[in-house]
Amino acid sequence: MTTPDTPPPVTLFGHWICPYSVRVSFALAERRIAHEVVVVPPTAVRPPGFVVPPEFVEHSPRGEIPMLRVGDAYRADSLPILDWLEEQFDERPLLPADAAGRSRVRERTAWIDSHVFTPMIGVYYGTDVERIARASDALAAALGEMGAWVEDDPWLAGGAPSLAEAAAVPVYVRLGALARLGFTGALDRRVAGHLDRCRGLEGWAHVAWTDDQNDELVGRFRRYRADVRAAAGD
Ligand SMILES: N[C@@H](CCC(=O)N[C@@H](CS)C(=O)NCC(=O)O)C(=O)O
Repeated sequence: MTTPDTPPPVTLFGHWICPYSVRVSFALAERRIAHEVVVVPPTAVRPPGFVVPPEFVEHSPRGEIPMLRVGDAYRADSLPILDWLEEQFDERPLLPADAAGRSRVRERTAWIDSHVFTPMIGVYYGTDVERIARASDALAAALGEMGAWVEDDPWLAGGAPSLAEAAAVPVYVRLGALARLGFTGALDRRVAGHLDRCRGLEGWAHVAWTDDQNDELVGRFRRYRADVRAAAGD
């Protein structure tokens, strides 16, 4: 465990457009862990001629962002990275101290990963109206389930912000873009309340999107859809 007076250098290899990177950025900021960011755009948004840092190529097992370096150790994959940060740093933890609380946070974090992220990605990668509508319905249903979690508790897994917030916040930052790309679900009232509470968190300011960022995501996926349709001769 790291002591506060000897913090190891922390470097995040990531990009704002990647929701998995945003989880890690959020957790680092929320926990006030000083860090540097090395911008590694996902392949789809990589400018021509961009040189991927050799350190990233060497240590990222699947060539995916996010990747984190703490001291001279590396981890990839957002949820294992979040867990690793909990092991490495004491300050402002995002996992509760008790075993039952920890397992609830882990369960809900994993649930968000599969049940919220999958339809979210389905909305923007959807290329026909039926598929987009199905993903939109699944996303609305998943957000409704999250609404049930915050019915009595202020946060997704109890009385304090946790890794579940880190897992979910990337969805919140792109809700405007998702609506423009075919997410038609009305935001559950309880989820809207939770989103408001998240906006007040320290980590939020580090990951919140500007209108330009929302426009960029929307523009990219509109072009992607047009290209897929053109290739199919539609
Ligand atoms: N399961 C991984 C998924 C990470 C992922 O899919 N990252 C994307 C960008 S959002 C990526 O790096 N894709 C490879 C590429 O773009 O070359 C996680 O949770 O971190």
